[in-house]
This record gives sequence, C-alpha cells and structure tokens, in this order.
Amino acid sequence: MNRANFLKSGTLLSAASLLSTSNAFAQNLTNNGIDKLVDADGNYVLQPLPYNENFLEPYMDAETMHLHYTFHHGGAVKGANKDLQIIKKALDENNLETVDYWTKKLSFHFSSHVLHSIFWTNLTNKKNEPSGELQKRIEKNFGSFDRLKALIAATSKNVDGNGWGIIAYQPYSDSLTVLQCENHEKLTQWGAIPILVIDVWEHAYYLKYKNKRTDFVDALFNIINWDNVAQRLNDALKITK
Ligand code: MN3
Repeated sequence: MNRANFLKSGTLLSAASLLSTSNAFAQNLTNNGIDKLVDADGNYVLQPLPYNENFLEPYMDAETMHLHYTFHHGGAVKGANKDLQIIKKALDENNLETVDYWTKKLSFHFSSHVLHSIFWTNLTNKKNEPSGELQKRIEKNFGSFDRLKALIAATSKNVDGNGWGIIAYQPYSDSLTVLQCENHEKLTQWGAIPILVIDVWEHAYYLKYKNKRTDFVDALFNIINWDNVAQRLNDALKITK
C-alpha cells in the first residue's frame, strides 16, 4: 500500500470507529442483503456490534463478548488486511515465493471475519422462532424445526477442535444444508451462503462455560435471532435468483 492509500484508508477506518457509537450506523450492517465487510477501497473493516456487550447476558457474558469481538474478530480483520497487502506487494514485486502461505492466511482470516460478522447479528435477547419462507424450508428440508435444532446442535457440539456449526442456503441444490466447519474455512460446500453460524471455538465460551461446550451450545438456543436467520434466507434467495 502506498502512503496516499494508507492515509486514505486510515482516515476511513478511524471514521468507522468514530461512527461505531451511532445506532443508525450499527443498524446499517448490510447493503442489498450483503454484509458490509469492506470499505470503499476494499479494505476489511470491523463493523460495530449491533448491541451493547452485556446485551446477551446471562447466556453470553459481557467479558467474553468484549474479548471475542475486540481481539478475536478484530484480530481477524487486521490479519486479513495484512495478508491482502502482502499478496498485492508480492504481485507488484513479481516475487511469489511465499504467496501460497499468505493466500491460506487470507482464507483463514477473511472467513473468520465473514462468520463472526454473521454470528453477532444471529443473536438477540428476545426469544423468537422461524417464520415465513425459513419455516417452510426447514419443514421441507429437515422435517421439522425440532429436527433441525437437534441436527445443528449435534453438529456444533461435535466439531473436532475449533470451528463452527452452520446452517446455509445452498443455491446449487436450492436447499438448506447443515455444515460442520473446522477452523473458519474448512469443510464448506462451494456456493453455500451461511444464514446461521454457531461459534464453538473455545474463546466463545471458556470463561463462563469452561470445558462444557455442550452447555454453551444448549444455552445459545435461548438467544438465536431466528428473525435474522429468516431475513438472511430471504436475502440469499434474492441474491441467487
Ligand atoms: Mn470466534
């Protein structure tokens, strides 16, 4: 990145962090159904949380939320920007010796940015249930909401090591599908658009739930924002129509 671009993106990033206290900005996390994860220059940006850090208490404690959002999600955004800059520099200098390493890093960091951005909006402190097209498709693809809940819970609880349980819309088969993702980027299906993601990395639960990932996943079902999941499905259908 040259100095002019660096200054420009630095200005945009600080503008974004100044705006992070604005509710209007916080509610405006998507554009035409796509999460806004980059600024106008293509640099990755950490959007504000859509609520206060204590909003999901007692199921998700404020300290975990603070550390998770600031350092794990925030760290992934910083990492993705670094990876991208190094790849661009390698291209500029025509020196591709280590570019495979940075390409892998970018996949890891950017996938973390995508999943965490979705995760925050997937949670709320007002209990609700699937409705509309989401409800119809859950019944069609899984038989019932209870059967889907059992499937996504078992999938999330049993991730080997760090990863995610994911419900996604798969446009190639026009169906909902459940994925068990390792790290942030492994075991996906190409094309799948995540609509509900469950973070089962230890950083997501260890302070409050210690080694009891099962308890954490069960507790999360009290704070899943199925209205957001339904909205995400509608957006995915619109985007891929
Ligand atoms: Mn996480």
